Amino acid sequence: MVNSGKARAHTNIALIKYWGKADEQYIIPMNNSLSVALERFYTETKVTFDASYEKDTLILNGEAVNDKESAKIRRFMDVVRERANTSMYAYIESENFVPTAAGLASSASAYAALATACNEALQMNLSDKDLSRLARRGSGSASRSIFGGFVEWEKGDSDKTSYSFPLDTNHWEDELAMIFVVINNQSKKVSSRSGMSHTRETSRFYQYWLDHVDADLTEAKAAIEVKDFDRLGEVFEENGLRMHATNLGAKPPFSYLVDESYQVMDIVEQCRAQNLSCYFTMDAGPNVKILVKKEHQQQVMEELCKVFDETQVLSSDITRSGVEIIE
Ligand code: 2P0
Repeated sequence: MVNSGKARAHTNIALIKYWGKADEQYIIPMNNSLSVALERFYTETKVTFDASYEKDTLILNGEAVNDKESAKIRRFMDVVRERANTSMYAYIESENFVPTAAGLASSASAYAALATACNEALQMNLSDKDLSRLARRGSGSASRSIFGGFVEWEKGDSDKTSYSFPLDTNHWEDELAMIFVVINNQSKKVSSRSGMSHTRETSRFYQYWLDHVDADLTEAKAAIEVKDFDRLGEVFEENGLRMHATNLGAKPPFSYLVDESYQVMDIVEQCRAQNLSCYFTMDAGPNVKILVKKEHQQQVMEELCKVFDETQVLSSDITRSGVEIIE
């Protein structure tokens, strides 16, 4: 019996953000979140289980990852083993298809691909919903990368009830794209995991975040239902900025944003003043992501390239594909 499987999963960008955990061990979030899946950025992972292996081995983009760096993955593999009722270790080969140095590498596509490859290799026969629950144990945002298009992660209140599902959008994704402005800065990186935990524990603005995020989600879903781009853009821009504001209320405060991030936000506003449909969002780093109507994608990219080098301005379609078994 061959105990191997290979899968591809796309990264996703949250429009309504996940920021803070109710349960750190099971990765249960404090609030629901909503994302779009990116066509151009994805991870492909092959996993092989064998009774003769003495530990899990991870090869990332052709290079062995040392034991210290792979600790998070090995913890996730323990969850898989428990779930599949096996004691076999695995050989994991993973490739990230994200432009080098773009700073867009994502644990979302990584754990979604790994969970799906393990499901195949061990013939676990998990449904997409259960795959989403499993991927969540590796990284919260990975629960959303099981699906394509617009995806909601229902926070739930337990391992069983916290999972993602795709929204029915009548193929609106096909009319939209995302532009990335890659900002290289030297500031010390705060991981999203430690950033959200520090903010949830210490920020005087965190309760304000919780008090408003459900209404943002409701508004975003209503906008998606009627394909109202401006209504969606307004609410997700506010939601993203509010997430970043919570970090400024932490003790000590911190920020992921730098001067160039604000410069991009200004350009997006100027584009809107010229009737170009585009709105921004930022995650746990300085890069700015811009959701745009495809008909305006070229013009917005040209405006950005007047200020930023064209190597810093990337774009991707929104994909409706979820995880796939490959080979
Ligand atoms: C999101 N982010 O909703 C939010 C917005 C970053 C900012 O999910 O600790 O890597 O592994 O569950 O999923 C990034 O956090 O964190 C993230 P863990 P994850 O996309």
